[in-house]
Amino acid sequence: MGFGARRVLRFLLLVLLLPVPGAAGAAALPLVVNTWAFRKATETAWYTLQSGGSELDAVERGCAQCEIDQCDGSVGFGGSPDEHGETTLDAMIMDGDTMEVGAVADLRRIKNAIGVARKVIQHTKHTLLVGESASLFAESMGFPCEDLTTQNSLSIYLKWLYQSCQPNYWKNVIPDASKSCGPYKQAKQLNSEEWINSQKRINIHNHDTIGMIVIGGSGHVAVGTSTNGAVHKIQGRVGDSPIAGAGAYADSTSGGAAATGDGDIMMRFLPSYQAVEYMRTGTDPTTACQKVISRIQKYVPYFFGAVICANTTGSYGAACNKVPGFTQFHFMVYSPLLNQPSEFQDTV
Ligand code: SD4
Repeated sequence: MGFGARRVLRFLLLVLLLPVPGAAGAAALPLVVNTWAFRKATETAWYTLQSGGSELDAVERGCAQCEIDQCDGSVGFGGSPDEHGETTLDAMIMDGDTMEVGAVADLRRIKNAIGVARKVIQHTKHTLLVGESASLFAESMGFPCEDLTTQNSLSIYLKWLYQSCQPNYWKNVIPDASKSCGPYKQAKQLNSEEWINSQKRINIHNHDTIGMIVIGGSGHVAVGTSTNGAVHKIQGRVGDSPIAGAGAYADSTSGGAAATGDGDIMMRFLPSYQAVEYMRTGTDPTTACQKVISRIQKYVPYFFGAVICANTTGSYGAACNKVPGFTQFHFMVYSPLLNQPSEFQDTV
């Protein structure tokens, strides 16, 4: 082959390998896919695999990278203060070979939530530990106990207090939660203005959880999530992220999925489980993601949320509910077909 022909061939190869915005993924293993443009998390997971780590190691380290980086303020310490100003964390990790899950919810004073979730798999016969008891478990496993509050989370909290605790997640209470702070008591009946206000959900874009799918060269699927949940949440609130089938799901006989967005809505539909089941019946990952989003949308037209999906051949895709202010969902991919962590957008 002449030099010119080789150049053309190289150019064609390069074009084929370049990530095309909006394109659903070509198939190759191993594969790392994660929600949002959290590049360092993708890179960490990929290099964990490349250096001989397992799929679960890759998910754990990838998500932990986001906890360290406080990705978008929505993962790790110092974000989403609750109604008392405290940051609490939810995380889970799932092994699609054994179907084991380790999860923590409402975890306090421990930064590495996904690390604690992994310890739940490794050192207990349980699946989900919550609240103060989860923190005690974490300490017994050697995790340092630290204050998760930062200047930033404190100022978000103080600003919210100053705005009469608006917005918040209460409804059907007195005093009227759309105007004042608590403490609240249950109201017997809603007047019409309160009813209208109770229908308005906090729809600000404050959810950017990391959800990650890792599929090894042999098709071993692992998934994980880590988040500090919803800003101004009521104490004790747990979202979708630590719930198997809601925040993420893995099954090495089908694929993996992970969700991001308004967990209070999304967890009612188990979207990650549903997407994996769609893929089991041969639905391609992009369509599987789209189908679960449409299903939620029928009941809650303006919910904020997105799902990533990948099957065991290494195909991947994503979908989001397009609402004003959120019309394109970005996610990261690394596979042998890409020479670096690459950002994609969901296709319509
Ligand atoms: C939750 N789903 O706690 C999580 C938050 C999140 O992107 O962003 N997800 O509701």
